[in-house]
Amino acid sequence: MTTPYELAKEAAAALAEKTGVEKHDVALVLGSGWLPAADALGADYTEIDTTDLPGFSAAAVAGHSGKIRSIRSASGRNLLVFLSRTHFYEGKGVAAVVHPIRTAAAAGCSTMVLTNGCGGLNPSWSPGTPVLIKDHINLTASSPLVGANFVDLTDLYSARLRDLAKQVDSSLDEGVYVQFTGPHYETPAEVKMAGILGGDLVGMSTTLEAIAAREAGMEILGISLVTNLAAGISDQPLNHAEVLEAGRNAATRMGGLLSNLVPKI
Ligand code: 8IG
Repeated sequence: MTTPYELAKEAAAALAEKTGVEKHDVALVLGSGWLPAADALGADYTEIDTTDLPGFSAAAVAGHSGKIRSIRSASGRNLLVFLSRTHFYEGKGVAAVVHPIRTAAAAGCSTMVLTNGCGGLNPSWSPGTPVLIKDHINLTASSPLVGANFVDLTDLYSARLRDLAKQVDSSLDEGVYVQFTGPHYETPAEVKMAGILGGDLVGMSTTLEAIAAREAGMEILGISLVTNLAAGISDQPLNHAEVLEAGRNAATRMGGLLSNLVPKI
């Protein structure tokens, strides 16, 4: 039977063949609201469909493209940019969720930049505010690791990379990201619980990917784009259109943040 690690190796080999790039350096996963920022990373690129590589399935969410972009950055790095992700709530299993991460590791990437759109608990974070993830709480009751594999998650989100991000934008706040399974948004009571547990951000991705990236030995940066105040923090109902709009409105800032950050990594 093919292990997830072998499948990722096969995907990395297919990636190298289809892009003509033997080794990638920095991987980025662009979450909800981040897609409009992709172009700022560089115009010199090859784009492939995720489904061209072994182990990937098609994108399932509006505003998520099922594409992978291999960008030659101005600073001479080979960037591997996932323009969508597989979410836990799709029910394809945790191995499918972290397959891009393992593929990036097998492709040579030593840095993983995980971005997402999320709800914010801090009322001062208006929609469109980026927040650095300093730690997480994984409420999926799941792990990408199977067996007696006791990976240390102390300093999961690199302090060095967070400092670099703050050099680019000194106004960046930090927060603890809480992953719920979704796809429904939280109840106000669940958001309150997340806050009592020490959370600042609520979302449906990232933590399982970060664990897989750490297992693979990558240095990890997590950036959340607060696209909405979490349920009950404001009296407004939540909807996906608002998420996409916040992304469009924040695109220039997010593009600038990522493109100024990459050369420093
Ligand atoms: I964008 O408020 C986005 N994703 N769980 N809660 C959760 N996920 C989200 C939210 C939110 N906003």
